[in-house]
Amino acid sequence: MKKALIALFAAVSMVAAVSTVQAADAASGKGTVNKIDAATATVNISHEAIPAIQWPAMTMDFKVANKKLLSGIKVGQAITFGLAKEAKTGYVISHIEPAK
Ligand SMILES: [Cu+2]
Repeated sequence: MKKALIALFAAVSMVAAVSTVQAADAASGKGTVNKIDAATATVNISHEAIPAIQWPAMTMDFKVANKKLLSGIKVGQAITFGLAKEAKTGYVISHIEPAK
């Protein structure tokens, strides 16, 4: 149990270290994956409302900050995700993982 917690903490720390390269997450959301397109680094999600950025619930395509983020998810899966705001492209997914 303790080892697992330490491993989890190490993993979270690494993610935090990597994500400091980009701006801090502007918001986080919950949704369901409809489509994954690795070629364009895009994922289509039906997401719940995201009050932090005044978005209603909707279905839309998101760009992911890194194609590797797509390897951890599947079509039909319930997920949680973070959004970072990029100057040129607007909101991109900074992290995405199966909902717990
Ligand atoms: Cu949306």
